[in-house]
Formats: sequence, C-alpha cells, structure tokens
Amino acid sequence: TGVATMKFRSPPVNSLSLDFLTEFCISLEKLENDRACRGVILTSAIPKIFSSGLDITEMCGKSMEHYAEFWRAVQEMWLRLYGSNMVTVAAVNGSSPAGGCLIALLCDYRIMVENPKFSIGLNEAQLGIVAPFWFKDIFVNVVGHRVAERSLQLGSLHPTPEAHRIGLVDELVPEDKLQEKAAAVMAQWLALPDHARQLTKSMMRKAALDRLVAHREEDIQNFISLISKESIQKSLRMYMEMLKKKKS
Ligand code: CO8
Repeated sequence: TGVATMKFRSPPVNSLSLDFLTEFCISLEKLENDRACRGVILTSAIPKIFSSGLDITEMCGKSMEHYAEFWRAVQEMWLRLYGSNMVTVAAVNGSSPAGGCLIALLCDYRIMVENPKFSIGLNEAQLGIVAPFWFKDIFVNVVGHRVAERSLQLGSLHPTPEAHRIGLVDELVPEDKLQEKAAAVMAQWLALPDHARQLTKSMMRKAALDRLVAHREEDIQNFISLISKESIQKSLRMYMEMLKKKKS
C-alpha cells in the first residue's frame, strides 16, 4: 500500500530513552529511503499509553556527556520526523504527555482515541522544567499563540475532548475505529502528487527546522546547564517519587 505502521513497544510506558530514540531514527530513515513507502502511521503497541515522553531516568544523575548525547538524540528525532518527506499520521491510542505529545505534534495529522481518561499536552512546567523553543514553536504552529502560552505556562495535560476543542488533535474516534480512520486519512493525503505536497510541507516547516539546526549546539549547552542544576535534579527526583507513590 506504500504505507508503513510503526508501533512503539517499549514497556512499561514507551518512554523515550536513548535506545528508543536511536531505534526510532533508524527505522524512520529506512522508511524514508524506501521509495515504495509514502506514508507512515505512528501508534503504540502498549495499551492505554502512546508514549510517556522523554525517559526521565536519562535526565537524572547522569554525566554531562550523557546529557549531551541524549539531547542530541531528541533533536535528531525532532528534525527527522518534522522534516520527513512522507505523510505522517499519529494514531494516538493512549496518554501522551510531554515528549509523547511532541511526537504527535511533529506529524501531519493527529487522530486520538476518544477516552476522557487519556490526556495529551506539554506538561514540562509541572516537572519544574521548561519546554525548549523547538517544542514551543511547533505547539504554537498547531494550536496558536494564546492557547499555547496558557497551556505551556500551566503545564496542562488536556483530556481528549479538550485536546480536540483546542485543535491539539484533529479528530477523536472510538478505539476500534482508530486504524481504519488513520488509513482513510492517509489515503486522502496520498491522493495528491507527492512532489507538490512535499514542497508545500517543507515550505511550511522550513523556518522551524532551520531555527533548530542553527541553534543546535547552543541548545545542547543550555540543556546541560539547566538539567545539571541541583534544583532541577531535585524536581525530577520528586516527580519520579510522586509517580511511584501514585502507584502504591
Ligand atoms: N520516564 C521514565 N520512567 C517513567 C516515565 C518517564 N517519562 N513515565 C513513567 N515512568 C515509569 C514510572 O516511574 C513507573 O516505574 P516503576 O514501575 O518502576 O514504578 C512505570 O514507568 C509505570 O508508570 P505508572 O505506574 O505511572 O504507569 P501508569 O500506566 O499509571 O501511567 C503515565 C502512565 C500516564 C504515562 C504516567 O506514568 C505518567 O504520567 N508519566 C510521566 C509522564 C511525564 O510527565 N513525562 C514527562 C517527561 S519530560 C519530557 O518528555 C520533556 C522534557 C523536556 C526537557 C526540558 C529541558 C530541561
């Protein structure tokens, strides 16, 4: 069909570890280089969770070299997915905080399972950290400045009906209709000539892509200096503790 489905399967919660990000980029590159492949649907093989975002353990108590390597891998994922020539559809079949939301934002179209228990958003502020400009830029591109400003400052995780209302996701569907809907949307996008769609996509995304490329090294240094602050490390440890307590 010319359409690939990439299913995230990294138990327990599809957190974006260095390994996950590396494998993701390799898989995407393979599809990108496969001339027969024109579109990719991103979804999760783990029930109720699309992705829990960046793996917090990669950002806690590690060396400066590790932080640099990890952050470069996050940037790489962002650049490859946002700059993909393929049609990219996120079939969001579960909760999708922070980096999980980012993956969906990087796609051309977002369909989410209609379940008020699932939420999506850039909740970094709740962890005591700040989403970098390249997370913010594409959030603004999708939902507009006012909604993005409020949502980012409050670190909001939007339940599905709200996510749809603010335009963070394009459509809500019952769980059993998700794959069918994703395939239908993909067919609609693939009905156009590739070159016209690709040039249009690249025109719309160029400014954001160029901005990260131009500031990549500086952004890695910013990340390292921020993440190695004791106050930030303490916030992240407390957040992980909170996740564990919630469980017990
Ligand atoms: N990283 C690492 N481990 C995680 C993460 C994560 N993001 N999320 C969950 N886990 C772990 C939990 O600690 C738990 O571990 P254990 O079994 O050892 O206790 C295990 O995964 C299962 O988690 P839950 O019991 O919470 O699973 P639930 O099914 O109840 O809930 C959720 C799943 C909804 C995904 C929930 O785990 C959750 O809300 N997780 C946190 C999500 C989050 O806030 N992620 C933000 C990550 S930060 C980010 O992506 C962007 C950072 C930008 C950097 C800015 C520069 C400084």
